[in-house]
Amino acid sequence: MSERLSRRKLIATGVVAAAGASGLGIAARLADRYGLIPPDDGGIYGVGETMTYAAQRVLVSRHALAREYTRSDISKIAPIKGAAPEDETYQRLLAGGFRDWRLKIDGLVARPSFFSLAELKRFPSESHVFHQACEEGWSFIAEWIGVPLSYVLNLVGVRPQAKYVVFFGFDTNFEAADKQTIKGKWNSIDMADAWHRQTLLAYGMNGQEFLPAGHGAPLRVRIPRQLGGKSTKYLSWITVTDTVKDIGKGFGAGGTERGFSWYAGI
Ligand SMILES: Nc1nc2c(c(=O)[nH]1)N[C@H]1C(S)=C(S)[C@@H](COP(=O)(O)O)O[C@H]1N2
Ligand SMILES: [Mo]
Repeated sequence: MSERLSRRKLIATGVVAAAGASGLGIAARLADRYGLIPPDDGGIYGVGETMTYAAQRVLVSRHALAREYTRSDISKIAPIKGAAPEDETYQRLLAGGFRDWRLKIDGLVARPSFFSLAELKRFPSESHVFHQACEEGWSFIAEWIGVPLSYVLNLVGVRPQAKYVVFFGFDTNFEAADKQTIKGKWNSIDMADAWHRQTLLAYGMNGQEFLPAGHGAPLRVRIPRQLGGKSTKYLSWITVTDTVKDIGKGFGAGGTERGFSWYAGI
């Protein structure tokens, strides 16, 4: 066992023992000390959320891989959750094959950038066959084609203070002048998920080099170690930050404001 791992296990033992022996308050303080408090702590689920997130992050290696399937496992039907945005800008971009679309990446990065779809497709591509489960109880297996998020993060140069990567799609009012009024399906992940080698910016699916609109065209993120809800579709803007407290209600995701858990690890 590496020293790092044994140290992580020790912290975990501390967090879990504190939870059992002396009440959850001490466990939460320990988790806080090691940066293991999720943004929705004290929200609807409170201490329970912190325990789940802290235990996962300490006990499971940040490099642990999600299961990959083969092409013969791909589901005949890939259900679509919701419809593509009716937003006028989105519809115009869709009609134009997303030639005028750009992905904005900013925040705690050395080189804030805009990427076209053609540029993203010139980066090293990968294809992964993953199981995607919605928190509402349905799931499917599909192949996703795209560029690893880590590749793009390296290009823009993530600053060391970064703690979260936040995703905004066209069904978010991402141009809101005041970040606190942002609403919709925005979401965020911590740096362990952001750098994870299976986390993909997907522009294609099931052998096709474009995403069907409803599955998130032109670009969606696929986070295979979290439930489907974290995999934001119709991306427009990605920002790197050290806090999500100033976005929306400050719980790290639009869905979290509606009662879903921020951390949806599987
Ligand atoms: N922008 C955006 N991203 C989204 C959603 C959404 O409504 N809007 N739904 C989420 C949910 S709850 C799930 S389960 C998956 C569904 O992905 P699919 O429609 O490709 O099956 O997308 C997630 N990403
Ligand atoms: Mo979902």
